Amino acid sequence: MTITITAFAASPDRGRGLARDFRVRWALEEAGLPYEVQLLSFEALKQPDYLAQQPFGQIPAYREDGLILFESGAIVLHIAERHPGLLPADPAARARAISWLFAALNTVEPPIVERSMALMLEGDRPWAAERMAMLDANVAKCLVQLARHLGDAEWLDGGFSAADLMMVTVLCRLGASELLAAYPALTAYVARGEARPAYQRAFAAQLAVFEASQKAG
Ligand code: GTB
Repeated sequence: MTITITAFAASPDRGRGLARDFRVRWALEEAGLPYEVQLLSFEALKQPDYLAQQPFGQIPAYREDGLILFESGAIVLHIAERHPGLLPADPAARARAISWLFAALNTVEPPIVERSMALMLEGDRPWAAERMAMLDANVAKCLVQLARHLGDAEWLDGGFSAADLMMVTVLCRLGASELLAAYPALTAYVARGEARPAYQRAFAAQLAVFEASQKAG
């Protein structure tokens, strides 16, 4: 089986592992699957041959022999369903882990992304402070419940799963913000995810791509 994923040739996250190829790289590393990476420019993402693989012209896309997939959540779930280590075998526990995977993508990620976009693009607007307060509150609403659910547990529901992988990548987007620091249980949860050898390998691989792009100019 040959797996190829797509990623930015020069990621705007400057090698911080925040682009959405990272979660797929991490899942592949957890599953012990070798993979190749096709590096693409922003321009290449919008070409018809790539739009045939990823209809929105974004990274990541995933190719596995004849199968082409897009959407990082669907790709991670595809990997997790077929390889041990990313989903529990017990059907009920598996279904709960998938609920948490969707919660990471559909409940926690949207307010975090909206806040990052506002920080990046709207900081100079006259209404920025008022809007940021609202966006911070939306993120905090999720974090407080997530921290409550996690309590003293290591992972969201039993052992480490694709749900934790996804949730950690989503929380990483908050960086060292005060919002995350207000919840020591979540900071420790993210650190546990980042300490996993598979995370480290995935992080090093994407960073190497970014560093090479800088050297190439
Ligand atoms: N729902 C899709 C998925 O999960 O696969 C979303 C994919 C997506 O947003 N891809 C982005 C992309 O290809 C890159 S990850 N954008 C190019 C385009 O739309 O033309 C989003 C991202 C970008 C930059 C940072 N950053 O600089 O920190 C973080 C995350």
